Amino acid sequence: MKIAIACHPTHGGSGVVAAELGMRLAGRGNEVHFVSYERPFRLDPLTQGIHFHKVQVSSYPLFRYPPYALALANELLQVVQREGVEIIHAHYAIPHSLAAVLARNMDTDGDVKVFTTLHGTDITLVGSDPSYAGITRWAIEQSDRVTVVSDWLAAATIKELAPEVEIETIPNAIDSSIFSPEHRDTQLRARFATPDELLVAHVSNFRPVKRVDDVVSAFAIAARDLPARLLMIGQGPELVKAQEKARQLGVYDRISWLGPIDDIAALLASSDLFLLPSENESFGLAALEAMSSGLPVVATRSGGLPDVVVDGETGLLAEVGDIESLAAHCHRLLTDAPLRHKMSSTARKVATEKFGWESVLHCYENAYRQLLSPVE
Ligand code: GMT
Repeated sequence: MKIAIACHPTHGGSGVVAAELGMRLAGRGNEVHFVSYERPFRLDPLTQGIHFHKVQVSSYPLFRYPPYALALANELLQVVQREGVEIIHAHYAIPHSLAAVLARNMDTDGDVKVFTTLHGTDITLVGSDPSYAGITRWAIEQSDRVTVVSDWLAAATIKELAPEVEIETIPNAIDSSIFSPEHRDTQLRARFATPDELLVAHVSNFRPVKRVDDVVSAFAIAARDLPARLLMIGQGPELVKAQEKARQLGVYDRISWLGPIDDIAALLASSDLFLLPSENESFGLAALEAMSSGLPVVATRSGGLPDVVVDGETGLLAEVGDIESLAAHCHRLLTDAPLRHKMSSTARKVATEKFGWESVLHCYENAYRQLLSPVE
């Protein structure tokens, strides 16, 4: 099959899933064309069967806001026509599904299909914003096939936008050879913690939905009487506020603020515990990457997270904003080594057995085939 993938190239779960999926599809003999303003950071451009097409967004004095969605639609149309693409797989509704629908509709002589995968904030934040709600709903309804990454997101999409379209869940997956405890690196770990210190990790885009303040607050309470340190990996609008909170709570010097890092596998494997206190997560790919690396996860009972982090088995859950409980869970896992090790191996087992790429790839390929040859 010839597939074009439109996705966000920056750090964030949807771009990661798109890149990982695309490389696997290419590995199975499909031709995959990525279309974005930058190469997605997890995409290896040298993978056989992978092509990257950069969207050029020209500036013009009258354009206060350059119309990226239109430039993307234009590039998608060219790629579809030039390369004979059969399916445009759009990850994230706005602008990708919208641009894909425009490209399909412009391709009047062709028969390209639009496959939309919704990831979370495209519904819960962008799609629920009155400025984008109508067009998000329209782009979803105009898609030829729509999937979401969790049942929770399916319900949220129906609640927010009530699109008149069938929605199917295909969960996210993990490459357990990349995210593996085997990548534990003692020299790397020694840069952040002494041998008697435990290492807590958080990875996100530091948006308000991630509640990074709560990461700092829970760590400050949990680590009050413990030798522990915190890795804050990522960057975003809440960073400065979180740093200020760390200063107020006297833990600033026990935190390494690492900024965005493309390859976090060794850092995760070299840590002891993962903390993700989000307001909501449609899925929580970051938690799954941590679990696959052998880390128990302390997270919130929100969105699709409880389907990934099994409370009491692969981690411990608390209500959103309940900093005391988050801290108590962290403290318990940091002080009870047998429990931590038990959850670490169950986390690894669940990640590899329940969230492997094989079945997910199979689901996507089946869905593509059905789209190209629908049963009468
Ligand atoms: O907010 C983010 O984490 C970024 C966002 C994205 O689109 O990159 O992540 C969403 O998609 C991921 C991949 O499907 C999910 O694992 C995340 O849970 C989801 N984020 C939210 O729902 C907040």
